Amino acid sequence: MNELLEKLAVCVERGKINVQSPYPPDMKGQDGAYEITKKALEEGINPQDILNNGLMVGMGKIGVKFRDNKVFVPDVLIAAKAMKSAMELLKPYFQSGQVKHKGSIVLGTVTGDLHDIGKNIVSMVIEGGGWNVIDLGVDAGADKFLNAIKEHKVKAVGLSALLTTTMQNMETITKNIKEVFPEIKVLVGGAPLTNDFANKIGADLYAPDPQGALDYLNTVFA
Ligand code: B12
Repeated sequence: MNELLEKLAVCVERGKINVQSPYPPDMKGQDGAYEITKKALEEGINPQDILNNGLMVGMGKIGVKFRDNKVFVPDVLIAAKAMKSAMELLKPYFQSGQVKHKGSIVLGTVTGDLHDIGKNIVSMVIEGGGWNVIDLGVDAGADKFLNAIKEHKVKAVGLSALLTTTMQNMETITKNIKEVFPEIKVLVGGAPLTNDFANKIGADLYAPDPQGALDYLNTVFA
């Protein structure tokens, strides 16, 4: 693989944002994801290759390590920050259609629930896996999800809940979505959920971590 893209993957995995960023200490003063992406574009590397073979490789590694409890929330956040800095440079190529996402997914924390830390991590890992995420934020009800599905061409929906009370709202939202859009896959997650609960409410997948959701999307929509 191209040496620059290998370096780029390492920058994302280690959370090296740009040359100024002091983190991680052993990479102080070195180019970060931002500068390497800039160089790669200047060298004429295809922006889709930069995304697939650089940025996504780094985020993929972090996603797997997070699933395996080898790294923790701050590591995912800083990796996502590094990826985001590079994505800014790729934005024009997405707009021109030169770089394409694998598809779109709507994500949100369900009605009555304000917890969004976990949902935001899921968003970052899925985005890092090459998907476009439409984030509805917190306290999102069935109407909000249905409108977003209508507005954007999405393949799946992800629902998050952290309270035993609000997880019950996932059932109504899932049923409403399946009634209107039976083809849309519904993924659910959050600390109090179980596989049995997901089956009971008619969701397509329960995943305890973002990587599980990303693996599912990549398999089902391969
Ligand atoms: C931070 C926090 C808050 C913050 C939230 C800030 C924010 N912006 O999110 C604040 C202070 C606002 C808060 C408020 C409340 N909280 Co609170 N909170 C927590 C706490 C400490 C951490 C939650 C968290 O962020 N975890 C870290 C993330 C990374 O984990 P995660 O959310 O589980 O997400 C991971 C997976 O579950 C999965 N995942 C998550 N979503 C999805 C979605 C999909 C599709 C997929 C595939 C995967 C997936 O991937 C994520 C990454 O691995 C927990 C206790 C705990 N230790 O869990 C209590 C906790 C969830 N809160 C609790 C309670 C009771 C409340 C309040 C009702 C308190 C009150 N009396 O006001 C309010 C409710 C407000 C509301 N309406 O939502 C209880 C819930 C009890 C229960 N069984 O229902 C807990 C368990 C604390 C406790 N032990 O009592 N809380």
